[in-house]
Amino acid sequence: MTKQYDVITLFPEMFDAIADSGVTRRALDEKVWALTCWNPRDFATDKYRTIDDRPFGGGPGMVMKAEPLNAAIDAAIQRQQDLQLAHFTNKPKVVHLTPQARPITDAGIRQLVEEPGLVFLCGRYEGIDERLIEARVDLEISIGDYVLSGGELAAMVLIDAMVRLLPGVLNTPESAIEDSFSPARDGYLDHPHYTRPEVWNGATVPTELMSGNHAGIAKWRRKLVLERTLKRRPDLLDSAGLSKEDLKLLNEIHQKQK
Ligand code: 9D3
Repeated sequence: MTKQYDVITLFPEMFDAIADSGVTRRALDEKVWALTCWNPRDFATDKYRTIDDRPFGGGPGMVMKAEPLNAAIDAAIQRQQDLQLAHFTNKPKVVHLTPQARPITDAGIRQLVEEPGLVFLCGRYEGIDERLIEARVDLEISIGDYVLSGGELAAMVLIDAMVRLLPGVLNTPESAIEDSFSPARDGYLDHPHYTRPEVWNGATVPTELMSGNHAGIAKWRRKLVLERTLKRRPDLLDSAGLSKEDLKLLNEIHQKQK
């Protein structure tokens, strides 16, 4: 079934980035997923279509008003339920993108993509009236501990990460299975990749990859997966269950360092 992603945003044009390019665009064309943006400004009822106001208690900046966001969320949920009428009529979860949440992980993306549809709420300015968040938000997600200008890029990051996991989206399904962080690689990093020419800028390709010996190539790659993870992200190695073969390879890596 087509995944339905609705986004509440003051900047719907930003989503052209995932709608108009790359695998996300192709998957949209193939109706693997659908995107609908809702601008809270279109739900503001006053003459000036006001979507923000000054914070109670004073302080810098502006706060997004509850009511236009509330009406936009209602419209998005109503439309998702209309679309799903023939199937099951569960309410989609409302996801608030905020730096004040636990950063999403690969496991989190894989949980999120199981939902038939989601409504993403993107904040701008200082944030959103807390009462709207309490009343309407099911889930809060950050994409990492750094500061963006708004929730839009974060919503696109989540959508991109989810869509590429959907059946038929990637040319080679193996590349999603074997990606860095994927459970199939025990959460390790990927090995390095090489293509033609055989010598570039004076640099050759590791001889193991030119041997045609598939078992040898697999062993070399596994060793580089472990070496890379050990060097770059030792935190990922700790949490993975190491097999006897992996321990042997790690031993070889250890010998080499001396
Ligand atoms: C200037 C307001 N800041 C006071 C500490 C808080 C703040 C609110 C909203 C800072 C940035 C933002 C905009 N960011 C997001 O909406 C956001 C985000 C992020 O900034 N980093 C990582 N993940 C996310 S998800 C949404």
